[in-house]
Amino acid sequence: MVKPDGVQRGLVGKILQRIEEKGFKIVAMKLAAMPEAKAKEHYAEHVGKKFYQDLVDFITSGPSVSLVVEGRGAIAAMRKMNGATNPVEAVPGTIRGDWGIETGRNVVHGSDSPASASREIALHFDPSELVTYKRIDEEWLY
Ligand code: RTP
Ligand code: MG
Repeated sequence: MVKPDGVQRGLVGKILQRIEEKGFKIVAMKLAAMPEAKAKEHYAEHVGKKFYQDLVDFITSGPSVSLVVEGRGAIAAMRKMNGATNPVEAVPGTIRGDWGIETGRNVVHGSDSPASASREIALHFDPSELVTYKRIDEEWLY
């Protein structure tokens, strides 16, 4: 997901470019304002933490771009491409390392396991919004 700071700073295209150039396949994509109820469900694992309300307020503060990214090792690789949670610690070359400073404004979100990916995909997309197609370079990538 490209968070509201990424959208408002005009970074969506650059982030999509990294995902596409890596070789991953975007199989669903949505630009939308996240309702508070959905944000609370999205961040349910953080209920009770001191940053929870700030997180919900921020993610609902403007439109975000939700993506479903497909490919071998996509969950772990996307988290590596996103970089460390605190952008000051994120390595240059990662999205947060190149474009962030604040943990609360860290540009992107990435699912952290197959279970959370399934849960988050179901939360943000109807099954009919996920598409199937073949990338022209698939035979070279795999
Ligand atoms: P994300 O969920 O956004 O992909 O990032 P993550 O797994 O690296 O971080 P996570 O622990 O799941 O935290 C979710 C988001 O909450 C904000 N956060 N603030 N102030 C704090 O100590 C703090 N810790 C986390 C960050 O925006 C983080 O991305
Ligand atoms: Mg997380």
